[in-house]
Amino acid sequence: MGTTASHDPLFRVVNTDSFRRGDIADLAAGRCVAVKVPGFISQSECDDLLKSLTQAEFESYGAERVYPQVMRFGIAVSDFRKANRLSDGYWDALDASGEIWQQLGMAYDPFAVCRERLGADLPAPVEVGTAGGRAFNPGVFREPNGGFQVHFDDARREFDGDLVDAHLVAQFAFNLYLSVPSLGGETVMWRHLWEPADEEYRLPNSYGYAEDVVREAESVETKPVSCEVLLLNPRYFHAVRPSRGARRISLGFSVGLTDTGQLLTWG
Ligand SMILES: O=C(O)CCC(=O)C(=O)O
Ligand SMILES: [Fe+2]
Repeated sequence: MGTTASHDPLFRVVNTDSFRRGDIADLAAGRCVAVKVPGFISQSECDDLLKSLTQAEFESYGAERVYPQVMRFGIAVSDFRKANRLSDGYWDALDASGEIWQQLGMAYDPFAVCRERLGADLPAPVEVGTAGGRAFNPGVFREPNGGFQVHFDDARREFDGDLVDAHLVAQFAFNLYLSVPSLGGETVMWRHLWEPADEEYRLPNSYGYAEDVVREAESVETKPVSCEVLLLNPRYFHAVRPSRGARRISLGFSVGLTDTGQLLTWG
């Protein structure tokens, strides 16, 4: 008896030259696990962004919760979660910081450009989400040169009630790669959704899980390319492999699909 090849044809990364309404629907409906758009921004737009960023001082995420260390510029909800609620510290930090792109001396708002291109074929514009009427941070820049542990992102489980002022029916993670390493840095996604027994694999005081958590699940792997966007379903376990050779810098934000078909973002 031979082994049966087990491959789920719907567990795949779709390549497209721009985000179409159907791509977003397919991602939400589970007809793919990620949508990849090469050349989402031009090389000169990418160079401009990187030029501003090289003058920026990246901060580190909480060193215990996020290990290996990930450098980050900008405020993210994951750092302000207390007992499954978003702490006031998030809003205080946001008020104190101002617009991230202005802090970096950028001539334009790259998050606004990303929202506009992401939503170009959608019936409603992509907007920054709000909580109690206050707008979230539009996104962050991240540099996980040492990788991200196996983890998932799911506001339904990380926060009680609705994080944003809307009913979300799906969640995506938007990643625009700006600088990519020559070695490693792959994003890996496993066809495994969190289940209660997975908590046995959680690394102490960490956002991450031991890799055995994904057991025999099939996986897809994609290597980041600069100027490219990877929009993925972060409810599947995923990881970023450590990299070498150059900095792995991306612009990122979370995206929620509402019950009215609109996309809302938060950082
Ligand atoms: O940098 C990446 O490729 C993925 C990062 C990640 O964990 C996410 O977008 O949720
Ligand atoms: Fe993630």
